[in-house]
Amino acid sequence: MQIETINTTPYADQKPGTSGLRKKVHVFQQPHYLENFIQAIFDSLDDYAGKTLMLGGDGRYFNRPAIQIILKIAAANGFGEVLVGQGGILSTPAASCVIRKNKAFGGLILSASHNPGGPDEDFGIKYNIGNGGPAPEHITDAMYRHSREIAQYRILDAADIDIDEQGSCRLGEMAVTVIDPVDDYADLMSRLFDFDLLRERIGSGALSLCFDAMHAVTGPYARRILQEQLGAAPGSVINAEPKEDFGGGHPDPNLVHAHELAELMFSTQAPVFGAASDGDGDRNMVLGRQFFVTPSDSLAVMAANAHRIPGYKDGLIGVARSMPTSRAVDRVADSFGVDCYETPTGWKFFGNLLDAKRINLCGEESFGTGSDHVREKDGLWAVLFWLNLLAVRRQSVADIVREHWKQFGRDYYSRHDYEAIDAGLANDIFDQLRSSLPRMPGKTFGESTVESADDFRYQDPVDGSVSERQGIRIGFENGSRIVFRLSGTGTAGATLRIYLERYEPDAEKHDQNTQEALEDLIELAETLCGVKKRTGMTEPTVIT
Ligand code: VG1
Ligand code: CO
Repeated sequence: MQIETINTTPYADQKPGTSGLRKKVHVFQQPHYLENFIQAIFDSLDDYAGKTLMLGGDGRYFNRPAIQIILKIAAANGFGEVLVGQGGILSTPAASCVIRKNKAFGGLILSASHNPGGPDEDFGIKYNIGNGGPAPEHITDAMYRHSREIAQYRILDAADIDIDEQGSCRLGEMAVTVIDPVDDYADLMSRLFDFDLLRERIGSGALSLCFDAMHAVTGPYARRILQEQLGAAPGSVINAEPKEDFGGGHPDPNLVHAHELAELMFSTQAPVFGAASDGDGDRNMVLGRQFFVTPSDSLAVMAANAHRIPGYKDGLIGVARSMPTSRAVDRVADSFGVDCYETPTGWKFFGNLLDAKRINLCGEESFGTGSDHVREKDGLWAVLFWLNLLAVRRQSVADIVREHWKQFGRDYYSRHDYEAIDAGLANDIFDQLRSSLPRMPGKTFGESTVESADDFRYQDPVDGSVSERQGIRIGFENGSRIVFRLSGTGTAGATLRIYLERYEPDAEKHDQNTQEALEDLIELAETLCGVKKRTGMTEPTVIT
């Protein structure tokens, strides 16, 4: 086996977005494309010789060939060992758990998350650092810089290795250890939640459930934990077999894409609890009988009840939410007298706050919640958190959320996405929004007067780093808010996200339909950005 140095030329488009580099599969299949990016990642890191790298993905199309190539590049670059999930499988939260537990130097997660998979769909690569979390911006910036200058990569000339059998083998000087993808993660979950109580409530049928794995990576995890360990009825986990194309579906856990689950939960046959997670297992959607919990509310309810869950019995240290996430959790933090941080979109911004123990719970409006147990958002963890809460409080999901609203008020909240719009047009919309910001405060639109308007800028309170232009936020005197952002995970054109939020303290008014409750704001958002007028689209592509 010989290390080869291959001459190559840079690709100009290897800039990581909100969560790693995501492109169509055929882009990754271009000659040297994957190899360049992996070498650029390694070139951005220091002192990894002889150390351990974690490698796994969500099992989508191109996962397996990519793993073989990455192993050979890792061997040629001097890593001491690579831990690979069996079959190339590791959910994003399990990958974070494996990195932390094994004190690995870092890890590569192969996933495009909630984006569809298959030969004509998306693939992605993300690098996580030794704390188990996504690489911070100074590292992703360095990767991009190296990818623009790359002239050579190193790769071991060797045969593919078997990643379907657990155990160790050697690839040149490097060890490759194939591990069970579920063990470490399942063990961690059993230490955070009351598995005895859950076994009793789930096993007796009092806590019936349906979990939709959407033919993505969480299937094996959910089967092991929910069915085998906690006694949920066989078949409680649906679409449990991971598939390279997610069964042709869009592995995004919302009411639109998880329609099988949604239909069940809004039918008369509904179990007590329903949930789904995404392609790589870090997102979650939580449902009760005939009841949908918005991710922003889910975070707030979890924060308000954390002390009831064994892993969090000492209570909240602090919380954080991404900027566009509703401010429901802020009120909970306030009532407990702990800090609430507002970060840019993307999990990488929570890592420092978690490491510095400033927070122990955090979340995003995009169906993501997590805690200090790993450094990624975690779908199945959120599901177990809710199940544990239902078991402790012996109330329905709907009753728990309604009581929460009664105490804290309700934030009517929705996100409207306009997908695959022309990138130039999207930039025009933002230029115009930005230039109108200074004149906004004090302006009145219908019943709403603008209180504040800015382009969100974040200064990390731990390391002082600054991230500019993280989304335009317009706050109104009556507590409403509109946020405009461009997606950093799409692979076709631009996606405009409009986040709408209205606070309603009066419990008598907590039963409105969300889109109706937000009607004025929806109209106002269009007045401000003109996306419908400019694109000719009459409706958003997806409403969540
Ligand atoms: C989206 C979400 C963001 C999330 C990111 C990665 O990013 O809005 O909250 O962190 O996806 O999630 P964007 O830039 O498209 O808005 V995942 O589950 O796709 O890794
Ligand atoms: Co994901």
